[in-house]
Order: sequence, then C-alpha cells, then structure tokens
Amino acid sequence: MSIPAGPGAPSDFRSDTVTHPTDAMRRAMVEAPLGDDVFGDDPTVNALEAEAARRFGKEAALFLPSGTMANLVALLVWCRPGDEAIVEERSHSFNSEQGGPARFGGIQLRPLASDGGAFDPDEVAGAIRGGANARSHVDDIHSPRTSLVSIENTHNFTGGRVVRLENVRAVSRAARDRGLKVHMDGARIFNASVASGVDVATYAAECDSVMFSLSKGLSCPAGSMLVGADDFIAAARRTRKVLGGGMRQAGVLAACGLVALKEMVARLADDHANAKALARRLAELPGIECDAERVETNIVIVRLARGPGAHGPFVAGLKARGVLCASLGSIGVRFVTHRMVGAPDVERAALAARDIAREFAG
Ligand code: TLP
Repeated sequence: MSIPAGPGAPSDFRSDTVTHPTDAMRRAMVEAPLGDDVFGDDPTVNALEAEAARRFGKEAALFLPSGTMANLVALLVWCRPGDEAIVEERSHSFNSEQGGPARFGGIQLRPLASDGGAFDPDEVAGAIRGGANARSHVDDIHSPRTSLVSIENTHNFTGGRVVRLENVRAVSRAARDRGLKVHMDGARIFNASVASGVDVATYAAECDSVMFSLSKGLSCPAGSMLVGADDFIAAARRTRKVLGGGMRQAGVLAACGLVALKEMVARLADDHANAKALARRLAELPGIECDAERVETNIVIVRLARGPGAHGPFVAGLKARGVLCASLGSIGVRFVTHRMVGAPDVERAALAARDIAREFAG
C-alpha cells in the first residue's frame, strides 16, 4: 500500500530515503527489548543481525548507522593501505562517499565503465594488476595490489538498473580466480531481487560481503547492514567501532529493521510499477529524454534537451507545482518512487512536467 501525500504536502520523489517508519515500526520501537550493543547484549540488534545473516545465507551480519559507513567498513577490512579496489565509474562509492576509502584507508579506487552497473568480466580481469592472465595480484613491485571488486546492485546513477545474476557470477569468477574479494553495494538489493525474481541469498553467494540499506525503500528511519563470513564480520565490528559507529541501545532502530525484512520487501513491486508509469508519461513530453523501457526498479532519470544547465530551473519549476525531484549534475534529473508516493503523486508529477516541458525543449 502506498500513502499518498496529504493535501498541501509536496509529492517527494527526491529519494526513497525520505520514507518515514510505518505504524508497525513505531510500535516495534516502543516495545523493543534493549541492551548495550557495544557489549553485544542488545537482543533486538542481535535478532536483526541473525535474521539478516539468515536471509542472505551468510554466517553473520552487522548493523551500521548508514550505507556510507558500511561500504567504508567493508573496504577498510578487505584492502590494506596502498591497495586498489575496482569500482564502477558512476557508482555511489566512487562519486558520493567523499573518497572515504582514500581518506581513511589509503585505498585507491579504480573506476571502470559498465553497462548499467554490469561490468564486462574481461575488462575486470584486464584491470586487475598483473593483467588478465595473472593468477596472483601480487607480483609487480611497482603496482598497487588489486584486492577488491565492488558491484553496485541496483545501480543508482544509471537509473536503478538491475545487475543480472549471470553478470554478477561472471565478474565474481574473474575476481575470485585471481585472489580478489567481491563486495556488493546492495543498498537497493531488495529492489533488484523483487525485479529479477532472484533471491538475495543467490546474489550474496557470489560475494564475500554485501551491504544493504534499511533506510531507503524499506522505510526504516536509519541503518544499513553488512553480511558475510564470521571473520569478516568480526573485523567489520572492530572497524565500525573506530569510525564511531558503535551504538548503544540501537535496538530501537533495529526493531524497525526486523519489521522491514518481514513486511516491506514484497511491496517494492508497487514502487517499480509507479516508476515505470511515471517514466512512460515523462517520455511523451517534448524536451525530456527518458527511456521508459530501461526503467526496471524505482528510479527514473531523465535528461533535458537543453542540457544539464537546465536541470536547476526544471527542478525549481516542478517544486513550484508541489513536486520534488533532484538534479544529479551532468547525469540527469532523478525521480525515485517509494512507499510515500503513489499513483496520485505520479499523476501530479506528470501533469507538472507537462506544464513546464515546452520551456525545456531544444
Ligand atoms: N544514496 C542516496 C544519495 O546519497 C545519492 C540516494 O538518495 O540515492 N550506496 C548506494 C547505491 C546509495 O544509493 C547510497 C545512498 C549509499 C550507498 C549510501 O547510503 P547512506 O545514505 O545510508 O549513507
């Protein structure tokens, strides 16, 4: 069920992070048994970590304040200072995390192009220091060691594209055969799972660590998880602490995560249908370029015929008509669907865009 915005309230397509906790989450927060999670004795956090590990078919899981911290922790565990991690060139890790791995871990990020987040496995193999035929990544005295490949699924800045299981498998094999670890930035892995019908555990089996967000389409107020083997999670727990991410009675937040995993996954299909409907309407308008057929999940990115300089006025024109969306610089203008925007909001956005589209043509 989606909650239409109230009269006077804007239709907020800026991100799925704007979702508020559900009534069931608010009740769960009040009732959650609590402890001190740094001592390891918050029963609600422990229950959430056990459930996340079970869902992803991994030994263990860790609850963190944000996806940015979870990605950083994973890279700090897998890479030593001076190592190189392969990331996608339009990935969140490369573009929107302030270079955290370089800043805090001395880790060099190596951006590679992709098709909607799907790397060419041969290109990945070729980018690994030592080259495509290297069995080991530690040979040339001059080179950094390549130690990790990170795959973003769904891929945010290419429009919520699903990276197919076959591609994840091929990229993972190219990496693991050469001694690398594989991390998945699965901030929206449940969107990928619902859209593709592939279970999250099947994706996770190809990866040594997976990060997923509770605070996006799953509607939690905060929190992301890392899942992986026991020794990875033990190291991640230490690293989370030094970054200041050890929380105390975090069960009040984890309680929402438990509700999310139980109740909020299947409904993501509604968000995907709404995104598709919005994309189809926007694609009909002059001055707006939108490939509705490529919209698979809850993200729609449009480009304007007048170029990125027009993004600001376009976003402002929609805002004046009660519709919020976000400019992604040269990439386009992004609309994200979620539980708090339904079909009436899609209609409102389509009409508002129709109102102003002509100004942006040519
Ligand atoms: N993405 C946010 C913004 O930062 C762009 C959004 O509105 O989409 N990985 C991916 C793929 C993400 O999309 C995000 C957040 C993160 C990591 C970071 O998660 P948080 O915001 O919890 O630090």
